[in-house]
Amino acid sequence: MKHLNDGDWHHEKHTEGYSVSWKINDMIHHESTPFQDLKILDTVQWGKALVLDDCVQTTEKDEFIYHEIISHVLMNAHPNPRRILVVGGGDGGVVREVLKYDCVESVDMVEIDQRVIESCKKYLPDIACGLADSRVRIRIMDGVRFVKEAMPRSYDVVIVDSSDPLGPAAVLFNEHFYSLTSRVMDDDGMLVTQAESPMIYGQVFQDIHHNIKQVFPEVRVYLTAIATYVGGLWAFTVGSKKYDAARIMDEDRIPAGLKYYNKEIHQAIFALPQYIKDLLT
Ligand code: AG3
Repeated sequence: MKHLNDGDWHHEKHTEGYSVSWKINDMIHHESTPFQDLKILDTVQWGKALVLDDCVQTTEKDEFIYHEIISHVLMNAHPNPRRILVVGGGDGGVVREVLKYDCVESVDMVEIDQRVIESCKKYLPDIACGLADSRVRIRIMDGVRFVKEAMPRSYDVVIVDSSDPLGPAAVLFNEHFYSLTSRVMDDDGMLVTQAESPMIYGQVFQDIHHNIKQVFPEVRVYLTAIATYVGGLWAFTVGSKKYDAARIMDEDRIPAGLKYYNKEIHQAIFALPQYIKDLLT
């Protein structure tokens, strides 16, 4: 453990002209995994944070927003989400959320970096807590190889919880990956991916939409303010074979005790500001 002096800051650079700074109490853990630089920082404002290649992935204080919104929208838009695939998501936050549904029979999580899983189990146990559930199977491998080899039509809902499209996650944003994933989804399957900030990473956001549209008949975008990502709106893009993600199938299915997601939020987040609509036409 490296003890940092008061006044130490973690700087997260987003563009040549914009960065976000985090005052930190302590660097709890730091290692270089075979895939990326991994830190667990104890931050003054947001509690403990998982940081990959210097980019904050999740924090104790606001992780519920991202993990609920990437998980519960499709869990309520699909009529019967029994078989779930999580690509990435090694911290376990998405797994924890989808396990809140009794209809879920199996959750496969494919994560390339075992060290992310192990570090989160050790330092962020409230996020990683679902990983020990008997319905969960963890595969440590590249997500592209996994979907190439998986059985056709074996998933109802796929959630791509990746880091930014630099480094090991880059392959999870292209058309090739979406078409391989479509093959492992059932005929009414739905996929959602985190789709970056339309304002700061506009080109990436547009590319994701374009690539998903090449593969899926129904494409939808929804937005949520994630406090610790860039400071503005964060996008999520859905590719669906049949159902409209904006429609809740059965309100009674929504688990009790959530902190962010509810039926009004489900309806509201599909409303897009004009500058974002314009990026998509
Ligand atoms: N996955 C999305 C992280 C994106 C962060 N990017 C950024 N701040 N530029 C988070 C993993 C949480 N399970």
